[in-house]
Amino acid sequence: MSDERTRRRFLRRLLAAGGAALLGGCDQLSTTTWVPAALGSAEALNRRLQRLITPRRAMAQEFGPADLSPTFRSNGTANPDDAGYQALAANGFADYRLEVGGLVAQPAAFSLAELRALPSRTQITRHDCVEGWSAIGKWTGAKLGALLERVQPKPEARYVVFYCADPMDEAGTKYYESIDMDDAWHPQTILAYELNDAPLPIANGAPIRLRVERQLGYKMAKYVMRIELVADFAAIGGGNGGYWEDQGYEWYAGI
Ligand SMILES: Nc1nc2c(c(=O)[nH]1)N[C@H]1C(S)=C(S)[C@@H](COP(=O)(O)O)O[C@H]1N2
Ligand SMILES: [Mo]
Repeated sequence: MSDERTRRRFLRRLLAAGGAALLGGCDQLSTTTWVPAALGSAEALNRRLQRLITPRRAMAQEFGPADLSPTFRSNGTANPDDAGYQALAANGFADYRLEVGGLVAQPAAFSLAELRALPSRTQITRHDCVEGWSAIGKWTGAKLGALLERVQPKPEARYVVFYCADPMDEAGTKYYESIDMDDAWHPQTILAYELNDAPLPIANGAPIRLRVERQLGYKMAKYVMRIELVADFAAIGGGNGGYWEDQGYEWYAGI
């Protein structure tokens, strides 16, 4: 056999073996239940590939104090145009209550003091916005997992939905977002109340904003007023799991 034929046969075998290994991985993953039927097949494939490459429980990169951006810019809403929110802000958020309900055994409402009393985490991470900018900030907040332990999700709960204070259009459609239970229980997923060792500024989502560090910026809901656990989000907003998702962004924004 010529060298060239030997080489081609070797390449074919290598490709066949690699392809089979990849398919094997995808097959295994597709038997799990978390891929929502509503997702387009291309996006579902993206998610499966992402999970092959990076295990869901892997940590996002963390940085040191020397890496902090001089300022952490504000993007999207910088001050919600909402009377209820403005009244809360005028009183230093003393009357703020984070309502948590839906598919939970123990619905509850948390004051800021109660959120600050939950197990917390501080992390210096990089925020990546799809609009093409990044910033490194230091975030402190209650671990979402600790809050979930308090309200006890029912077994049928598959997503956590975050309802925000800020209207996005003339009709008053408010910002909202959702994540799955893998991201909800992830140790770096926090309800942040501090940025760079100071109370979270209004421009960055006061009094509470989500940090879900393995995802793009638009998943990190600011001005969170209410949390709901659901089995699916087809009946919420435009049915795509978030304000920007309803405008065409992907629901799964893993980085
Ligand atoms: N409620 C709410 N959350 C939001 C937004 C928003 O406009 N409203 N913008 C999103 C986008 S696109 C980004 S990049 C980040 C910006 O966060 P920052 O203002 O702290 O920079 O918040 C996200 N969460
Ligand atoms: Mo963004």
